[in-house]
Amino acid sequence: MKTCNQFLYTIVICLIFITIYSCKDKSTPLDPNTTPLRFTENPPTIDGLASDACWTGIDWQPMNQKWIGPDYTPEDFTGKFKLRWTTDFIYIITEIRDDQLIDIYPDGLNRYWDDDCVEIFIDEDRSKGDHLKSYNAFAYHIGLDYKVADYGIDEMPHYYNDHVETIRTKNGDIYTWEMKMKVFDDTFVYDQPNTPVKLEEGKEIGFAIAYCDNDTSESRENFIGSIFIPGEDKNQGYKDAGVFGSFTLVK
Ligand SMILES: [Ca+2]
Ligand SMILES: [Ca+2]
Ligand SMILES: [Ca+2]
Ligand SMILES: [Ca+2]
Repeated sequence: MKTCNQFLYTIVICLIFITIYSCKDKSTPLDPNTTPLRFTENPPTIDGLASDACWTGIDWQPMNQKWIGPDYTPEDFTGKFKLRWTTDFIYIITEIRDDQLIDIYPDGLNRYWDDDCVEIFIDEDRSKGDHLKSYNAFAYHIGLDYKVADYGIDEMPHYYNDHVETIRTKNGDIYTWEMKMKVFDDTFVYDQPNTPVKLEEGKEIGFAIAYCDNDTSESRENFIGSIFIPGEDKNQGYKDAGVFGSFTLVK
C-alpha cells in the first residue's frame, strides 16, 4: 500500500509540474535591458503641442546624461522625451528648457552640431556597430529651422529633411519639439527612392536622443543625451550605434 501511495504521489507531482509548464507564457520574454515603446492608434498632430491623447498616460523619459561640456544648471538645460509608434512612423515629443536659442552657422550643413539642435539616433534593426560611413544607423541633427542633417557614406554632410517632420513651440524658455520620423534600414541609398520600413510589434530598435546646447559660444557648450555612455569620450553616438539604447515595439 505504501508503494502505491508513493506512486500516486509521484503522479500528482508530475501533473502539477505539467500544468504549471503548459500554462506558462511561451512568448519570448522582453529583454530586461530594453525599454517598451508603446503603439498608438491615435497618432499625434505634429503641431508642437503635447495635447494629443497619445502623449497622456506614458511617462517622460529623461535626457540627463552629459556627453560633452561642463556641468550645467536646470535653467541652462533640462530635457525629457516620450515616444510612440505606428506601422509607418515613430513619434517623438521632447520638452527642452534652454535659456538661449542660437543659430550662428546659417549654412545648415556646416558645423550644425554647434547650433542648438535636437539629435535623434536610430538603428532600425538594433544591429549596433559603426555607422559613420554607412546607413547602418542614422544620427539626425534637427536644427532650429527643422532641417535634418547627418553624414553620408561619402563622409560628407547631407540633408534628410523628409525623414523627420518637426514643429516646435515656445512657452517662456520651454520648447516643445514634436516629431514624426520615418524609419529606414541599412539598404538606404542617398538621393534615390527609398521605402521606409513597416514597423511591427516585437521589433527591437536602437534609439537615443540628445540636445546640443549652445548659448553664447563658437562651439556647443553641452551635449546631453538620454543614454549613459561609459568611458572618457562620450561623443560616440554619431559613429557607433552600439551606444544607443534599446527599445522594443509593444502594443
Ligand atoms: Ca501635437
Ligand atoms: Ca542653454
Ligand atoms: Ca542597423
Ligand atoms: Ca541654447
